Amino acid sequence: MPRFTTPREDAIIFHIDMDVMKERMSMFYLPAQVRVQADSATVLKQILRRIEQHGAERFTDIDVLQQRMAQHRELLDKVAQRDSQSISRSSPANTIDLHQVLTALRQRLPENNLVLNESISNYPAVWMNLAPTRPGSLITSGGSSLGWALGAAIGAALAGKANPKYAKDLITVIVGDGTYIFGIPSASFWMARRYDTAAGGAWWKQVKETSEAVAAIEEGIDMVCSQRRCAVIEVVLPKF
Ligand SMILES: Cc1ncc(C[n+]2csc(CCOP(=O)(O)OP(=O)(O)O)c2C)c(N)n1
Repeated sequence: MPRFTTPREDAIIFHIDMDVMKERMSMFYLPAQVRVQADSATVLKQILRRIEQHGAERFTDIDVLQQRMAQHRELLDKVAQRDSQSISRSSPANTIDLHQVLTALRQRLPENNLVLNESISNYPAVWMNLAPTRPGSLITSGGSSLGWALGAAIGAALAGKANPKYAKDLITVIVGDGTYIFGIPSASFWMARRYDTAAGGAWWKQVKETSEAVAAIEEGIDMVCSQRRCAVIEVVLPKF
């Protein structure tokens, strides 16, 4: 994603992808010198084989490696430091910090929970701050067509009803405003009630400050866990 990772000016870009042209998606473009439509796993194995055949030298620039490791350690320390703070209802006023909001959510999730992540530009922030340790506890659609998460949450709840092995104490969806709309909220909340995965109308709150978001997360979790209602928290982030 160019917003997060900008290649070097002199980089030569090979774009290898199952669906390289994204024919059904408008406005998709990755600048590249070579575009190859292929199975990525197969191509990676082929590239590796070729590198080995050519006896390419190992990457030995220790300074660069150490610099990367230090940057990575710094990032992990930042996340750990945030996680060690108790992010509460009295957290900083007048501002909203997405990292703090996600950390507050992580600190309040019940043990047996599932997170469906369709947050697009904020994928890295969600992965970094929720830092799941249980396999299968944070999933994405893996596909390019948006609008998956709301319906997927109902499917996950139905799976839990059909088989207690899959039952969760809380299912959380994290979406952008675009992916929320693509999920057709009115139809999704109707479906949730129709198939008895939720009761009553959906509860909603808009928040613009970290402290408000923390209070809303606590209220929303209670709304879902004790009243079985769907709860929507609209977190208004600064424009990016
Ligand atoms: C069904 C579908 N339509 C259009 C797109 C193209 N698309 C990719 S990201 C995106 C915007 C998503 O918006 P939002 O969920 O608010 O994420 P953010 O802008 O925060 O990255 C769109 C329209 C798509 N992937 N799938």
